[in-house]
Amino acid sequence: MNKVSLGCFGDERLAARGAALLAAVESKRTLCLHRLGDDRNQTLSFGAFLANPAVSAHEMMVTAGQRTDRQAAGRHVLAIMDTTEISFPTQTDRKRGFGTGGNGSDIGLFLHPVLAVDAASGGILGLVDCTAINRTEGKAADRKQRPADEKESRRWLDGAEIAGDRLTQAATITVVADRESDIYDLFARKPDNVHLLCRSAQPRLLTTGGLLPKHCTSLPERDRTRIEVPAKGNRPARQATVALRFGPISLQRPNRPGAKGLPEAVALSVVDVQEVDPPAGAEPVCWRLLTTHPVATLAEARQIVAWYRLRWIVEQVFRSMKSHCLDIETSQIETAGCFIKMAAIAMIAATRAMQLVLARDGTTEQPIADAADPADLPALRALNTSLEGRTEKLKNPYSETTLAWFVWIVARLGGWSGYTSKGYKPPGPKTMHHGLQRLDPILTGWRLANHSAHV
Ligand SMILES: [Mn+2]
Repeated sequence: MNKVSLGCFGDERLAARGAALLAAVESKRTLCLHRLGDDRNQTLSFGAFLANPAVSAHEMMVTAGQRTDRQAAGRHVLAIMDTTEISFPTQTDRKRGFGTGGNGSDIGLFLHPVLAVDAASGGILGLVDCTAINRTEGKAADRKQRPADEKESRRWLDGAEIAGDRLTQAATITVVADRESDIYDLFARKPDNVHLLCRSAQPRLLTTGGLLPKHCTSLPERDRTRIEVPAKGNRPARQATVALRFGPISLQRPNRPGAKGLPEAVALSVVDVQEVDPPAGAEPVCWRLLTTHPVATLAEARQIVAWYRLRWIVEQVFRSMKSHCLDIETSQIETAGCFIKMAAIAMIAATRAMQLVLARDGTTEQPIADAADPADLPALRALNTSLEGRTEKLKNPYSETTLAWFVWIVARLGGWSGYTSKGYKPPGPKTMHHGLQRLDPILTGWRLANHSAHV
């Protein structure tokens, strides 16, 4: 795998230190500085790197966005965005510069990434952006709460704009976001080169009169299917029968002072997924999806639902960044400024690990160049041979042009048994990190050996 750049930061030494820090996070799977450094000197240099004012999370994201843009060339990209909370309930004394989290008392902050996913295959292309929202004025009186909320809702508009700006080579961009993004301003002021696909949260007024939820119930049912509702909390998993309805709608501008300058109406399509006869006591399945894509046929409506379902990938990235893998909430970094930069690095690392996890069974049909350097093919081929077992079952089943072939090698290096039959666990993000940790010195050694052979 290539040493991935975090950014230039106006200085070659800083650029090299950044790449080394990202490689250390990916291979050592921790955000604790003293465990990231090979020795005390390196630990100190990583700390100095994070504290350096020339090093910014913004530049890291511009750099990651440029890399993702190259992968996105010519494709339809889902720019999936979501917000997650990072909180430190037990470390309040030592932290400086942090605001409060969602419960208003524990300290913490919010991360809002934009992730590029290939709409056709469901594979991760890379990170487009990640911003941190640090509510340092969180203790403001109630009357001050509102402008803050409005300011925070800017993150959805900003995310759509950044996706439109950074993904210059994508054929189509569709921003995908959950109920929190149901903001009239977002629909009214979206960039021209960006489509939207958002889950509705508000019973919005339509220009034809009446409210959106009632309008949806009045639409003809066009399809009926059974879906799996996953377990949540103490609610068990169940099967649900859902009805699909869709059609064009026109939202009316909300009647609040801040909305005055916006267009009076926004034309969209709605795709409504509603549970039929939900069991008593169960929360019925209700997905009301608003999109700027035209939806005239059943196939198009199903496509919208399928794209929205890929939103779960961003939740997977959050999971691998938190307890699952990188354990971001136990990071010992004390100042908010340094932590935000480390969180940007963690988001890049978690995205890259999840890219490999999703590609592991070949269903994303991604080329190897999506995550590995084709120049490393000879080394990878040799490595693959040494990792394959004698039986058919332990042969790498994928073509060497695919990302799945590369992932098979990484997972085997990471300690995965290679068995895919029932009862054997498929490789997850931890195994991928471990595999990358072992792969890195192997590739470095191979490059060195080859270089000296040519001298
Ligand atoms: Mn969310």
